[in-house]
Amino acid sequence: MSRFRTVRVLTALASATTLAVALTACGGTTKEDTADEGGGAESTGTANPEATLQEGVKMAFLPKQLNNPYSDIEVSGGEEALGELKGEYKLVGPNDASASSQVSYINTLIQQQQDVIGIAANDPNAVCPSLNQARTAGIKIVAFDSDAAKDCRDVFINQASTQGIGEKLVEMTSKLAGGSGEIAILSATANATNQNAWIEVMKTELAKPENKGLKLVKIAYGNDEDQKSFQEAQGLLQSYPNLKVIVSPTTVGIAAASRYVSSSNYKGKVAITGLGTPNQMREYIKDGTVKEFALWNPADIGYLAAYAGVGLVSGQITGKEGEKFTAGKLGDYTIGKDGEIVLGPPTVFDPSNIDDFDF
Ligand code: RAM
Repeated sequence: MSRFRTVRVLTALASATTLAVALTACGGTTKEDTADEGGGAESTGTANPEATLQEGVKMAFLPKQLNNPYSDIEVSGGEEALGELKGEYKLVGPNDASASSQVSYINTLIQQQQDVIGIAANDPNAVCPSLNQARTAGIKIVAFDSDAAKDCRDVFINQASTQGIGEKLVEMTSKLAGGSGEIAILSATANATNQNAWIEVMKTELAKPENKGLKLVKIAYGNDEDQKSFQEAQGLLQSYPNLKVIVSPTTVGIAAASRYVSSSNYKGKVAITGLGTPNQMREYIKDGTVKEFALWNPADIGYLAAYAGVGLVSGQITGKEGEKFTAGKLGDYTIGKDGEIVLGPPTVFDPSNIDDFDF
């Protein structure tokens, strides 16, 4: 597998502040529930940077859903890291990304006395009571990809800064639209913390004077299901004949929208961009349906989550801002505000580099 550039701590530090702001502003169905909780990630004890990383740590990964190629790549990085750290890797998860679908899995993981749960939350709040029960039972919680409310996890592994992702999405969209015209967003589920945080940044970017020619006509939800995303893309193009760009910040959505457009009369007339995996998007870059899209290496998210999880169990970190740790081949990281650890900047894929990546 081709490797992305190694991520360095300066990037993480530079992005941490804006991240927290964007995440606080995120949509989600039950946003009000978290608004008053305040306080940031609860962490106990004092970090010991010199602590030896424990062997035998049991870490279970609970992605948004199991049948998503993106999640498969993410957790493969977690498995690799736990192999290096001589821990025990486990993978469980629902088949759909609905808000409450992860709760029963968390309860089972508590019974099984896992040491760490790594979770990509389908809803920031629906998982909270169970996650807090897990924490009471001494289990460390590492959110990755899509955050849980900050009061019910120890750290959050963010793939890139929320601000950076939102800005990149609007930048690509504006370029493809030639600076003006109708655009639509094809998202995942309406509750997803990460999607909503990115969409909030996009809306702020779109409100800026330099983007005043762009008009966001609709946010559609494909629920990270291929068929539903395909139909939503079709529906957008029927409802908005002047649509210039569909921007889809989900690997499932962008692939489904590209498949629809590539075999329709809209090919060459409507641009698709967003966040996708190179292997799923290669054919649409090659056939000209898609000019550019962005992502990071999903495997690195799982890898970093596993190092953070074992670091928490070992007392090397507690989740407080400023604590430092080394995540194997990825190098050094510093924990940012509210327990956030940023992997690195997104990479843009286009015809010039698509063949350099294999994931
Ligand atoms: C989808 C999921 C995931 C997101 C990626 C970009 O696979 O929605 O949470 O981070 O896309």
